[in-house]
Amino acid sequence: MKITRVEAIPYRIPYRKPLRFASGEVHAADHVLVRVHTDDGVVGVADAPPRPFTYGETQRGVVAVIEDLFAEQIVGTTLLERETVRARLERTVGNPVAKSAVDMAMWDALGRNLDLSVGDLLGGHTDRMRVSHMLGFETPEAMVDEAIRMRDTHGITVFKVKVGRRPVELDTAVVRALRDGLGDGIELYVDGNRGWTAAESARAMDEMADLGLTLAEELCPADDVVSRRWLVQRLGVPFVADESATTPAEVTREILGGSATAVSIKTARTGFTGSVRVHHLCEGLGVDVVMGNQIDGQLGTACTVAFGAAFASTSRRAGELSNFLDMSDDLLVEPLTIQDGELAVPPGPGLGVEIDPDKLAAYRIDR
Ligand code: MUC
Ligand code: MG
Repeated sequence: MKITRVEAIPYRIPYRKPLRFASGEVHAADHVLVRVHTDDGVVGVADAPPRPFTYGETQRGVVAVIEDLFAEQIVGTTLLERETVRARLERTVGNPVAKSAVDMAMWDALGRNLDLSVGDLLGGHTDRMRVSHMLGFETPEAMVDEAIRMRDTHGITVFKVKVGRRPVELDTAVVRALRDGLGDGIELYVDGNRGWTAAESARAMDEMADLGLTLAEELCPADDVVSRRWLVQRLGVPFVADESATTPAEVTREILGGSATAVSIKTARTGFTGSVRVHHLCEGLGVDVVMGNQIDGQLGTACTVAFGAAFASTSRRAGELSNFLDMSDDLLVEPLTIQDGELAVPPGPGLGVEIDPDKLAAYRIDR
């Protein structure tokens, strides 16, 4: 179980259509595949999706921090020393996505070594999750068409709508068109990625009061401390902290400070070891959680569903598990499939997925 080598492989897979939201846009999956090798021949994998607009990481930066700093701190430890590895990586500030991929690749390797699934090692609550699809900025017609396609093809009935444009009517018109076009059988919630002020958010939420929204996420910046608390207090739905609550300490500050009433857990930024902490903290604080999407490919999505399905509270709400459908291709031998609005945890040891060597060779950009 001793780690002998850590690889960080940059690759690029274009999206069929870009995903646009208030803090940025993504045209290609410029990710890093992390592989952890052990002395008994086991290889664990995980994905690092750099998100400069959220954490400041870049693809080259992720490769560099893993190769230049993390690899030598990890090699020589065993797969059972995940807390030791975490403590060593935490000596470097920031770099959440790079750290998380290392952590999850270790969990994958541990599962393969023990012939147990990561989901069972983490909690074993269930083997699937309902899926929520994230709709990026487009015209109302295009967003309604996409939602109908997702419902008719994959049975998805939960949608997170990106908002945060100005004027707010650009977005409220979309949410209204979705409710009108798809009826009361769908669940709708909104994510502003800090695009609006608190006052704009309040006006938009008032305007959408009859649309039955279930959650509102990061509508305005957490740094607008007083006005955000004012907004959160006057809303009738939970306010989800996403990019403002990326560590247990940030979760504590946001929730106890009254700046959020629910938390998005993203394995891409807290790995499994850190996500367990966030999940337990939220349970202790008594706040709702959502399994969020870091615009993940299939490997990242396999990590999210493995973690989300492992616990009761993380599997209660639909998880954001479908945006890989917008990619032109992916790395897995056996693609993930969403059926009847659900994604099953891939069966098998570790994460239950295999990387296709031909696809990796075709998309890696380091040779
Ligand atoms: C989300 O939930 O915000 C877009 C930016 C980011 O950090 O994650 C995605 C989705
Ligand atoms: Mg979000």
